[in-house]
Amino acid sequence: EGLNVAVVGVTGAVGTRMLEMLEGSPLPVKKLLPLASKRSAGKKVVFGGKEWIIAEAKPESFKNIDIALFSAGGSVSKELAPEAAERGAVVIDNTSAFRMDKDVPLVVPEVNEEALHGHHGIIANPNCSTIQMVAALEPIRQAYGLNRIIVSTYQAVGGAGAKAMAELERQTRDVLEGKQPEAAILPVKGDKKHYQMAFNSIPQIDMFQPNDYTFEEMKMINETKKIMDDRQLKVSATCVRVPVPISHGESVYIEINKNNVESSDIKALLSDAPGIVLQDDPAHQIYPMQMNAVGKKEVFVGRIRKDPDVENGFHMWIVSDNLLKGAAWNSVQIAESLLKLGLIEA
Ligand code: 11C
Repeated sequence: EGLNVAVVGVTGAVGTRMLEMLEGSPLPVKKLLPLASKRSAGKKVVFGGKEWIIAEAKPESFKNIDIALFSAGGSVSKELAPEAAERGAVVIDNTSAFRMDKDVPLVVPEVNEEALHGHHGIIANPNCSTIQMVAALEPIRQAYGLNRIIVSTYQAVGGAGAKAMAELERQTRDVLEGKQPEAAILPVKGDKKHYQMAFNSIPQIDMFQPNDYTFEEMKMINETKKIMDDRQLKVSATCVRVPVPISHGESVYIEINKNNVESSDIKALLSDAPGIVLQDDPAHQIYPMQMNAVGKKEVFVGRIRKDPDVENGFHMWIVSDNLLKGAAWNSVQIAESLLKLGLIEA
């Protein structure tokens, strides 16, 4: 009785939140296997009122594991996720390693839970900025059809990892103290140039692609089409990093397939939608803000209004905690869906 659950990358920003989300979930976790790199092996985590010792993640770690949640970077997933699946674990992978593979479902439960039926041992958790957008747009797509999405993001530094968050903090302090801030990580650790993030916005998230979009922008474009299962859907994205520690904001413009729809209709739909909180009352200055979403599992939507010149065009502002719905919570939610659909047995 119960599930044996491995968490790979358990010491990271997402890994620690995976434990929190698992703890709050009705999933019957019998045994936790916290896994990380050699450096963290031997340290302990507390889960379910007990201490569990972190082990180094290796192929043999996954014997007798029912669910393996991965969030230790793409190269670890590429190496170990197939090993885990081969040993009978169902992998829920939070990296971009397998997202676009044909045999790997890319799942946001509010949108395409049924895609889980097609899994072959590995399920991919989408990119954080994609998840919150599709979760908010799905009820609109179901009601009216969706023809086009143009999104501009205001993404938290936390998406680039804990070291990037520390860099933002350091730079902010240095600027306030009149010192020259140093930039060594942002916008992208692996790229040639680094720029000051404090008191600035940077229109580059991840590496540039041959078409002059960044990889983050291409993820939003390609993942949205896959999750919504619509290759004809027009999607374009501009991804911008802002000096906010946690929670992504997104200005989203959509064109629906129906005329004579009012913003009040869209608000009514979203006020009833699963996982969505409508915060939209301009008269009282109510709208989602990034700092208020931190630590919350929901996706917050506001500023919904009709385009003044386009009959089927609407604008909105979508905010969510990138480490929860954007990562740890969506992964645990996928595990809950697997159990609900009978795709794993407890
Ligand atoms: C960021 N969205 O904000 C990225 C982080 O593909 O899971 C998540 C990367 C991913 O930098």
